[in-house]
Amino acid sequence: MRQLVLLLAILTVAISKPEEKKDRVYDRELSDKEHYENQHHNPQYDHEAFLGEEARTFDQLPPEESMRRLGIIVDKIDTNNDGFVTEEELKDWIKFTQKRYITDDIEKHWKQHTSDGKEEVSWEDYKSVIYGFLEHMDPADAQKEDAGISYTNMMNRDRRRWSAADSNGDDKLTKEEFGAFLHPEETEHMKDIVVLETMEDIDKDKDGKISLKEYIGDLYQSDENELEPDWVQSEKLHFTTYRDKDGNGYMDQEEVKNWILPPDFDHSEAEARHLLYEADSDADQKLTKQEILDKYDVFVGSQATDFGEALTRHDEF
Ligand SMILES: [Ca+2]
Ligand SMILES: [Ca+2]
Ligand SMILES: [Ca+2]
Ligand SMILES: [Ca+2]
Repeated sequence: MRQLVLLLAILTVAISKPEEKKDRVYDRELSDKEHYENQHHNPQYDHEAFLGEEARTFDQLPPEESMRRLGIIVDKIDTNNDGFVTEEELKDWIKFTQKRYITDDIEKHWKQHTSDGKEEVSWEDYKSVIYGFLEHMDPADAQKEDAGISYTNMMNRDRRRWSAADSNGDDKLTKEEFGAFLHPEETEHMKDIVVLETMEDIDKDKDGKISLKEYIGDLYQSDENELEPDWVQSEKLHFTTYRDKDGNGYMDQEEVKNWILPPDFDHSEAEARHLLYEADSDADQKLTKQEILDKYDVFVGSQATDFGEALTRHDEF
């Protein structure tokens, strides 16, 4: 039953509401905040880049507690323990912070599938946990498509992705292989299958390429009674100007890859350089713990402007 609920949840996500624009791009920014807004620097962007999910916790802390925790973080960032944080160490930390939710997610699912102490998971085991309910289902129902997706489709797609993630071809996945299965967008050799799955979703007439109509149809379920939202017009322009690079009217695999997995702009590197510049008081291109603590508001948020209130609230922690 739990699997069915899970599958229904996945199906619901796959079917977008008419007014909502679907986002297929995997290249995440470090924060959903703009780094510069009307040329004003937004400190929250740096806090989220530096702390990830934890930025919200720090927002609630009084300054001295923020600083104490920041000091502990600085020791972690300084991986070679030479007392200096370099741009490289900062970049690695930001990357680690940003990937933490993915590693946590893999950890959680891996535990579920290896509760009996297994070191590897076979496809048969995975299938019986996730798709076992299909055995008691009328095959016609299992194949019935809702918005182009059926349970059978989903299982076949998982089967194919499983094989792609299974680097040594023994049909069992190690934890590392399972990570590639669960988050294929993070692994180089899995990127082609992410592109393939996305194309299959969007390519309704199954001619192996994405037309403008299919592209818009994926982002937006048009309703005859509704006026087309403005962003649909700009997406159409985007398709012809940027997505369809060779201008033949369709997106092929390479063009879809460029769209959903754009070639690296290293956000982490840019952010590390920015933070270093902000805090490097003696301009020696590396940061001491003191330099970082002196500029703690650059790295972490806190209730600095509301010191008194923060202190009273401290009792709640
Ligand atoms: Ca394997
Ligand atoms: Ca097509
Ligand atoms: Ca094209
Ligand atoms: Ca320095």
